[in-house]
Amino acid sequence: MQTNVANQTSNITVEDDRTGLSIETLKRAFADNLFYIQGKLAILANFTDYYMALSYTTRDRLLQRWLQTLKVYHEQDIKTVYYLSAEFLMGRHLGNSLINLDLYESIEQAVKESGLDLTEVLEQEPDPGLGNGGLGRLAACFLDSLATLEIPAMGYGIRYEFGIFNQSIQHGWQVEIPDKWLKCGNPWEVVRYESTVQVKFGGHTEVYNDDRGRPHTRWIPSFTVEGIPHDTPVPGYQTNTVNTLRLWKAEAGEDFNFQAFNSGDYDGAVATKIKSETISKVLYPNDNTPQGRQLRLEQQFFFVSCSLQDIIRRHLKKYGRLDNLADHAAVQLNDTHPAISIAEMMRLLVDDHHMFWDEAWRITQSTFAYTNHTLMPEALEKWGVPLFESLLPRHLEIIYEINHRFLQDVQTWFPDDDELLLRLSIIEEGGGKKVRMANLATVGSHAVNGVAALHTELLKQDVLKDFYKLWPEKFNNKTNGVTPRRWVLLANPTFSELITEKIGGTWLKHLDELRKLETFIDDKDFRDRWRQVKQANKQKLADYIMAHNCVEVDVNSIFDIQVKRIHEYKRQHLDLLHIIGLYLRIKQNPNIKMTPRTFVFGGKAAPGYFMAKLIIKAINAVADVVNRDPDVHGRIKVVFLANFSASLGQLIYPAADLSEQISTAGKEASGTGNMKFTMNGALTIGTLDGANIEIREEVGEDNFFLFGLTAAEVEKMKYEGYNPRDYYESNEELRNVLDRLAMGYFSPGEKDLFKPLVDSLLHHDEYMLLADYQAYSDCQAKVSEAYKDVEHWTTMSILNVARSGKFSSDRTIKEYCDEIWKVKPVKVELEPYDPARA
Ligand code: NBX
Repeated sequence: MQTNVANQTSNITVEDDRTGLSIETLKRAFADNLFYIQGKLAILANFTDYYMALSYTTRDRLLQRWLQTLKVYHEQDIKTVYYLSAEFLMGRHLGNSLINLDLYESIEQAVKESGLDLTEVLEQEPDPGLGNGGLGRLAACFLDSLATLEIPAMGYGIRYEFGIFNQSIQHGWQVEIPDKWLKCGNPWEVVRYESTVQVKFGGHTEVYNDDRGRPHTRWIPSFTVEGIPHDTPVPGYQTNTVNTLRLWKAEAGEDFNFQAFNSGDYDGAVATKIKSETISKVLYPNDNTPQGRQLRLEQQFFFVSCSLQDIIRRHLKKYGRLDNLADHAAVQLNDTHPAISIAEMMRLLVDDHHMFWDEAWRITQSTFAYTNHTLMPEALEKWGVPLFESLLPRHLEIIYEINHRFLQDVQTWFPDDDELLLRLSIIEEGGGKKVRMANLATVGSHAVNGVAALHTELLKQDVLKDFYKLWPEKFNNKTNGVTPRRWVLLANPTFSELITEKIGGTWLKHLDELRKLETFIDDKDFRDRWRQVKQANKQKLADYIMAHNCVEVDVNSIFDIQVKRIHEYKRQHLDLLHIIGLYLRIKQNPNIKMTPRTFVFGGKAAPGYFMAKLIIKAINAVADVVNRDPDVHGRIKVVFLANFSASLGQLIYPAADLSEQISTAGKEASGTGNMKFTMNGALTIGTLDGANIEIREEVGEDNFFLFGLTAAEVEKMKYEGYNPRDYYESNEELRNVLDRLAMGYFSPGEKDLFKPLVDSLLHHDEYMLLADYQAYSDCQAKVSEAYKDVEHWTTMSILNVARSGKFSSDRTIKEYCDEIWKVKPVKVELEPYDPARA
């Protein structure tokens, strides 16, 4: 007799307590989880135990929605978005889940009645840092918006055992410490062993004939790795939809273990295990610069192959055919890290599923779309052909075939243009052949987008201009956004309460409604409270600074903040030159009047990026001198906050008066921190770069502090021969600032410490700091002046928030859905849980 487990019924019932929402039930569930799951008596429990018990309590309440979402997606004819990304910077889960489930207040009460403080419990959660910066955080905001908009979607990535390193500052220098985020267990993931997939590497290919004499290619790998899916629920805000983030962990294939073990080769067995597990061991800590290491390519192929096999397996199970794949799947490539997808999809369709090339290519092109996140030429990924050949021999053959067919087409469209062919080719010739991943992604996708209007224009005119000539219709802009749930409601609860009191709570799903705040612009009580909220947030940050940096800061000073990865193009050192300039003015004239300021910096440097690490050291060195100097007292303070992260961001953005967005025009693709500051009532000092341009357009030029060269001016100056020394010679303050730095004024005992920084500015100044110094300094003087007029500053702050609606990631995601993915929302209705029917 055939047994069908799915058709068996059981009389297991789920206790109401497991999902009930009353305070009493929540308290009981919390206590039960502490006892039964965490295995602790309350009197012996520590805060980690409380955090774990509370997370399970919350997860239980997510599960009903999650499983129902999976059921609806399984039963209905839908199109799903798959977001492929090597990085997901999700931020802490517990607070966000409570917000999105509308459980925050009840849990807060239940925890309070249990004798604990919720915020303290929330602080226990390790911040899952599975990303470097903007690109990974954008992926997380997108998942939040997709679930909130009820779009069937899944994130696919890598479950790194070690995320971005923890940064500590020792003697002013960055020191990297491994991030053991999994050491106490991860209550948010469910391991789905049954969906394990095999990933091949190395070896060779061979041609064979099938039963009907048709030739095919097969890939005989030299080793195989298993991908184990670890699923995390992604709840939408005030909806039943809970989507899935599926992260792959690499493990040794069982065959290999056994083969080695059985032959008594224990060292060999262990070596295989280690080699396999190394693939998902650690996140590469480079932002905006690729690292051409074999392991990095292994990581990329590993998660791509796992994800595409998973998509195809599920599609086949549901539809039994693959010709309609593109009708049900839209796959987005988050930069070129997953671009090997194009070749892997072709391999799966042609080799494994015996599809004809042309049909496979049609499906591939209509399934994939590619987002570019950076114009920095050094960030464009290229892999040496020999490495490719040894690791992915079949993919190299497929890429050559794609390239051959593509270049043939180009030749018919533009005959006799060999230079064009060389530029468009997926293979870079000369100086060692390389595979250009951006070219592969562009050729294999039906849509290519930049992440802010200027960035998309520059893509079309510069980095991808030849492709734009071929396929203008492929190119489109999708200006970035951020989720107001994490970045306003969770990060800034008192501010959110004030807004909701005035305009109702629907702004959290329709951020344009913030415009209604403009009707309260003259309401004195509202304005007073607006300032009180900012002041309280500044006090919280001041307390944190005291606790972590032992520096006392004045909450009445301008909180002038730059937090983001440390990179020369982002110009943290321009901010620093200005600070030194102010300091020298005070030293020259100790009675000078100055609007008090607190300069706050935060951000990590890639461990191998010497100049970025030197910038961190320089900020700390200047801080040491300035903060101790009695002449300066009450005027400026400088603080570098160690280990900037999503969770630290939630403390920082709400406390800012001034947001520093001062990249060299044309270099910052979009920026998203700029949006978080704006939504929390900070004003921006910024260049015409990335999304700054659109922020200024929205909030109005009178409410934005603009300075500096435009992207076109930067290009023109470089073209005409830029000489930074001219600025040094002609600007006395700038000269003094650079001289002091170069002379060792801020590095006693190490005279030449900052010489490399100064030399690079005087001799090359790739990012035009000297050209922009005076404009920046003048603009900062305007900021200081403006801050003195409290009422006017308040008006500007309110207008910035009221007009920030465009920068919700909900708006961005709607555009992707309508214009690229062609997907529609799917309603998830909850049914009372009945295990007998499940
Ligand atoms: O992507 C960032 C850009 O720098 C930001 O301007 C933008 O707002 C954000 C989201 O679109 N890029 C980024 O975080 N990383 C990379 O671009 C990157 C490139 C290559 C690499 C690692 C990271 N190997």
